[in-house]
Order: sequence, then C-alpha cells, then structure tokens
Amino acid sequence: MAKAGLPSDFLWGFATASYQIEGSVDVDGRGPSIWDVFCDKGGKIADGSSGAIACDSYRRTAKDIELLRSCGAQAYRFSLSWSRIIPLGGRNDPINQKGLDHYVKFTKDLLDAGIVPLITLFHWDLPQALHERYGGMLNKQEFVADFANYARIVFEALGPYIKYWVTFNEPWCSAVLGYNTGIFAPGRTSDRSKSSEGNSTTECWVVGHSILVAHGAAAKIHREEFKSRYGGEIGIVLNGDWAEPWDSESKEDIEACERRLEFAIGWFADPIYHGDYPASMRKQLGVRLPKWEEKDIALVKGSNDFYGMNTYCANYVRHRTSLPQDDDFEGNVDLLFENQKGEKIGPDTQSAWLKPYPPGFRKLLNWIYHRTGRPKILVTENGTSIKNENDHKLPEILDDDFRVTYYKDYIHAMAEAVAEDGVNVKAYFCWSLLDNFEWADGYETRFGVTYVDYEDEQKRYPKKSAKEVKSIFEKYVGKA
Ligand code: PNW
Repeated sequence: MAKAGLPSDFLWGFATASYQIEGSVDVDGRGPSIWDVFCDKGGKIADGSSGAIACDSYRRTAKDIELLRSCGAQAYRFSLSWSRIIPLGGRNDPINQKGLDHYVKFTKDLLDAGIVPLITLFHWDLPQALHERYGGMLNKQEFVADFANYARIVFEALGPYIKYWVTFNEPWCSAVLGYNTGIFAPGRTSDRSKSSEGNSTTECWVVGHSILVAHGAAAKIHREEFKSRYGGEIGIVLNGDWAEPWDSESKEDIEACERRLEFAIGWFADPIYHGDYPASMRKQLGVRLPKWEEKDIALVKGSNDFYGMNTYCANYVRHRTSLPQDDDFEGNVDLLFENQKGEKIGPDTQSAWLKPYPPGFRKLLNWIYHRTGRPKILVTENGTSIKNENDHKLPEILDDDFRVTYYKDYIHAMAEAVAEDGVNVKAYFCWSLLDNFEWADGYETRFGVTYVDYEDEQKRYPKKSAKEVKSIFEKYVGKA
C-alpha cells in the first residue's frame, strides 16, 4: 500500500467564479462582460439561461460565508468581476468604487470568519467594452496594458489581505473555447454556422500569447510594487487532464499522450518555466504560433510563485496517422473514453468531457511537478457533476454519494502523490462551493457541494459532500 498524507500546513476549501455565482449584473455600476452578451445571443447556452441572477451571491455574501464556515472550510477561492471594478475595463476608464468596495468588504468578512481568501483576477468575464474597442485578448499590446492597470488597482485595494493571487483561470479555455471552437464567449470560430467572425487556425494562439504576457506583466507589478509591502504570492491557474495511451503497448500512442499534455498544459507552463513553447507545438503549428519577443518572454519566464492546477478527469489518447488539421489544438490525437481493450476510463457524469479517473490525478501531479521544476502546487479546482443529478428534487438530491466517492478517491490520490512521490502540494479547492451557472451547460449541470434552489430564492442546502470533504481532509492532514 502506498503511503498517503498531507502536510500539517495544508490549506483546503472551495472555489467559485464571479460570473457563475454573482448575478446582479447591472447593479452598483457593473459594466457588461463578454459573457452577458454571449448568453443574450441565444442558442449558445444549453437551457437558454445566463448569469443574470445565478446564485445571487453578490447580495448573499453573508450566506456564502456562513456556508463556508458550516463546511469547515479553511479557504475560499473566488474571482473578481473586472467590469464591476472598471465598468469599461480600460486604463483610461473610470473606476467604480462601489464595485471595488464590495470585494474589499467581502474579503475582510472572510478574514473575520477565519477563512483565507484566494483571489482570481480573471475567470473569463472580460469587459465587453474591451472586446468591442480593440478585440480584447486578440490585441496583445492594449490588453496587457489594461490588464496591468486593473491588476494594480486590485493589488492596491486588496493587497494587505491576500496571500495568494491568481492572474488568469484556465487560459486554455479562454483561448480554445472562446476563439477556436467558439462554444464559450466571445464565441469566435471559423465555423460559420456558429459565428460570422473568427479564425480557428490562428486566433487561439494569439489569445494564449496575450494572456501569458498579461500574466507576466501583473506578476512583475506585484513583485516590484506590492510584495515588499504586503507579501503574497502570485501564479496562473492551468487546466489539464491526464492522458493514458489507447494502446498501452504502442510507442506512438505513448508519444501522443505526451504531445497532448504539451498542447494542453505545456503551451502555458513551458514559457513560464522554460522560456518557450513546447517543440511539439512549434513543429505542428509553425508560424501560426507567435514567436517570443525578448521583452515579452522576459516578463513571462519565472513569473509563477506557485503553480495553480485545475483537473477533473482523464482521456485515452490515440495518435493520428493523418496530417494535422489547421484548426487542430490537441496535438493531432484522438481523445477517447475507451481504450483498445474496450475498457472505459471512468463512469459517465453530466458533463460530456468528464469521466473520473482518480489514478490520473496522482500521475498528472507527478508529470506537472517534474515538467515545471518542482514548484509549490496549489490544486485550485477539482470536482465533478453527476449524471442526471438535476432530475432529482429535495431532499434526495442532497445524497450526492457519487460526488463523495469522487472526492474520497481524488483526495486520496493527491495524498499519495504527496506522501509517496514527494510532490509539493500545499492547497486544494473543491469545485464548487455552490451549484452555479455552468457556462454553456447552463444550470442543468451541477458541480456544487451545495444545492442551490433556483426556483426558491436561490436557497442553499449543503449536500452530503459538503460535510464529507472536511472529514476526508482530517484523515490526511498532518500525516506527511
Ligand atoms: C473549469 N473542458 O472549466 C472552470 O474553471 C470552471 O469555471 C467550471 O465551472 C469547471 O471547470 C467545471 O466545468 C472547464 O471542456 C470547462 O474540458 C470546460 C472544460 C474544462 C474545464
């Protein structure tokens, strides 16, 4: 049996994001984000919904803090809505003091409740005005300058209270889902049945590049202007799921797994930890992958104080013998849920892409740890939806045994990676504290450890998992 344990200073809690929970989209001077506009287009969100009300968390901060306390959470990861703080987003646009004050008060209230706040500056809700003004993240120079200005305003206001800053959540999703497949805002793609604008062969790579430079610029500002005053650490959050070879004997499939991880994770991690994109991406994408200007890579290389890791599941990966398509973003591989022997990687959930595979978590922790030169890792998201969960009603819906098992197995896998393999993991956040607006999947897909009754004033009911997570951590913390 492998040893399993976590250090005694390990921090655990729950995560959310502004657009998914806040609602109050036109309250107290908030400006629209690309997600407000995308939802309003129609036909983009499974149930035709939007984040207009969501969990009503903007008005229920006290309830959310009470909930966190009742779950025994030590920490809470949430994101700021840029367009609440600067409604038009830009460096010459006015600041909305009410929006900023809201987050300052919330942060202080969390601290008063004994909960460590972790702030994400950008969880996909770009101010719409910046999208309209210059194409948002397609315009590196403007975007970096505006993001840097926004970050500085936030560091100034919240610096004294925050130990961990995340610049960007999952740039892969912003770039690929927003500018290649077009299933996320702003919905740009070459597929003209979905969008009249966009170029899937180039834009996602440009957007990824802009995000990296903006992250580097914010990290520099934090380090030079705030760190000595307030302390605190800064990093980016990258998503990625483990890859198992479709044919475990095939050298090509094993290489395809590596390539898949490089396209998903190395795309962002390699510039930060090694100063350039992976060679496999360079080879496949050629000139479509932006070249690093010296001044940009100087900002990006070494810009992480910690590695923020989001992971949910795993895939089987099979190499392709055909030449890569121009809009391919996966490294020219097939992503499958079954291997050559017909074995499934994991059970179905409500999310088409998510089949739990706990051993993959331990393997991926090891892969990332060694690829990036053994940084401190914070697991900033991990969790699951449940097949047909939304068909159930109170009180049965609170018996989320599938989710409880998921957390038991995933946290155990992490505790093995720490105690047995020596991976330096210091924090873990369940996704999510609340059922919430699950982007293109709307409200039908629930990820919360808390049931939110959208029909009855967004009342919150902790599910079984909300209580179980605490006892799971009690088993491991202090044992490594
Ligand atoms: C993450 N995929 O998104 C996000 O950070 C959360 O906002 C989100 O609610 C959560 O995971 C659950 O989906 C992802 O298609 C969305 O592979 C889609 C994918 C991965 C992550």
